[in-house]
Amino acid sequence: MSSDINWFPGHMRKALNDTKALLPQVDMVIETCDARIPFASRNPELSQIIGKKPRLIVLNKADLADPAKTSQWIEALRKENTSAVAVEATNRKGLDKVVSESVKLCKDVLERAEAKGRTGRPVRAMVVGVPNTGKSTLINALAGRKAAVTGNKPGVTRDPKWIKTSGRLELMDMPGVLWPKIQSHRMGVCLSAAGSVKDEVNDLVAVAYDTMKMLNDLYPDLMEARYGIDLSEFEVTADEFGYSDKDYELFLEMAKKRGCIMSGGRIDEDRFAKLLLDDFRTGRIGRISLEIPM
Ligand SMILES: Nc1nc2c(ncn2[C@@H]2O[C@H](COP(=O)(O)OP(=O)(O)OP(=O)(O)O)[C@@H](O)[C@H]2O)c(=O)[nH]1
Ligand SMILES: [Mg+2]
Repeated sequence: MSSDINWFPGHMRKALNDTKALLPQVDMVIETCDARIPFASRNPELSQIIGKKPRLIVLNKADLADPAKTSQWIEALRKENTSAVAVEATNRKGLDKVVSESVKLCKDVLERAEAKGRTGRPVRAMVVGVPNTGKSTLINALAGRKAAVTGNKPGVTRDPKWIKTSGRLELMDMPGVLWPKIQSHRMGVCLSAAGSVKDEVNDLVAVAYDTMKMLNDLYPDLMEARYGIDLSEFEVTADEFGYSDKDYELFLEMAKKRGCIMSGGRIDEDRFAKLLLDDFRTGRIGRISLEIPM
């Protein structure tokens, strides 16, 4: 992977322009981020466009994140006066809080509508966020039906779409938007590992190698358990990227332990890279958060 991923196709520019144009139609914005990477998965350009509109941060995929870290994030965001809730959209957990927080954030608008005789007016919310954070899945969970297309890869939703729920919300599904310029190598690795950057634009061995380094640093016990290795036998370098013989040796050893061997005994690095990333993405290594609040 290059040290600065710059995957920002035209449809993302269009999505940012659509967000700007459609913002006056909504009462509030629901911004989904990936609970494993709440910093890297919040796009500052989107934030700028949203401006002062009431906003609820949804830390989605909380089932895959470290629960203690997720609580720390919610606390940190609340200290900044930002409403935030932890959600597991696929498990339908945290949905009630999304509704109640949204209604709370739009109290003034709802009261004004009521004063004009419009009781029970729904809250109109635009759901934005970086690709693959579960915007469409969240909308379907809230709507109680499969109204939006979802998929296990970034860039599934291409056009804005209004979806009504039987409850208090009307939701606009938006295409995911990445940072136009990802700010650091670590953030690029986090977004790639979490599946917000298309695998096709990345060198997956490089992404998996850097992901392994972060995981060995942050969750050594889980890594030892999953891959049958003893990290004390390797001089693993702490959270810093770049090639080191020892880390590469460890990467190959882990691949070997998981049976990623080609005929002739060569290690199949490509297969292991996909396996490790898949393990991380599906939570098979454990509940992991790659970022903590500053
Ligand atoms: N484990 C877990 N997976 C989830 C959760 N929410 C969504 N997913 C999965 O994440 C993937 C992406 O979900 P989508 O709803 O398509 O994501 P999106 O943000 O709409 O993606 P784009 O439209 O591409 O920007 C799918 O495979 C979902 O099943 C969750 O809470 N937990
Ligand atoms: Mg979508």
